Amino acid sequence: VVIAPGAVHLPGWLSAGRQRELVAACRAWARGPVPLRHTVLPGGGVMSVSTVCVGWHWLPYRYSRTADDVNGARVAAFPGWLVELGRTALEAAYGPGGQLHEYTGGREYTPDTALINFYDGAARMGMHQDKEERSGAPVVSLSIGDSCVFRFGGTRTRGRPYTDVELASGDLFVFGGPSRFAYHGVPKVYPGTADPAVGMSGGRLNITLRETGLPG
Ligand code: MD5
Ligand code: FE
Repeated sequence: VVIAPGAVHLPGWLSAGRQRELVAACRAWARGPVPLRHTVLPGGGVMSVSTVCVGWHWLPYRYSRTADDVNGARVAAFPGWLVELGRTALEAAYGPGGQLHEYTGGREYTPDTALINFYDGAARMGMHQDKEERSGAPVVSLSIGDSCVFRFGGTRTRGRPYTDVELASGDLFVFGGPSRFAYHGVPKVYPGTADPAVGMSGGRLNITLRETGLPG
């Protein structure tokens, strides 16, 4: 389903088995080398979402190899199987033809960081743009567990007009081309809506794959 140019939503794209594998991988990353944490923003605010990163660590508002705001450890390496999953996701969203090459600048998509967000029933994500990456390559978003309202806006302002889309467990959303720097947020999670079979004991997991555009 094309939500806007470059913004493609594929409901139920991940099999239940693949979702369970991703939950298990995220559980392991959440234990270390850098633990899951609520990010503290420069103004003192604390994010309601808890996050763990793979490949590069997201600090507000830059990337680092080390978790300078948590325990200083180097973050887990970005695994090859996650690069492959990102490439498969882009092909599914855009097809092997024109758009894929257009949105990746003709290069093979090579995500080098994953931001893993965990939402409990009260967690929210305010409207924002993702601008820390020095790459215009698409962002791949995978949702597992409880459903949520995902709010997708424009590139100019964080307010209206926007489109609300319900994201459920197994959904793929890809943001590329003209949608890459759109404002977006998660205003609501629906507790208890997940299928227990995916192995989440409550809450919503979102995994985003990105190219930072940073060296090595
Ligand atoms: C989430 N995560 O559901 C969302 C999904 C984040 C974040 O927003 O920054 O961790 S990713 C949605 C996204 C990413 C990049 C670009 C756009 C949307 N977009 O242009 O709309 O936890
Ligand atoms: Fe974002």
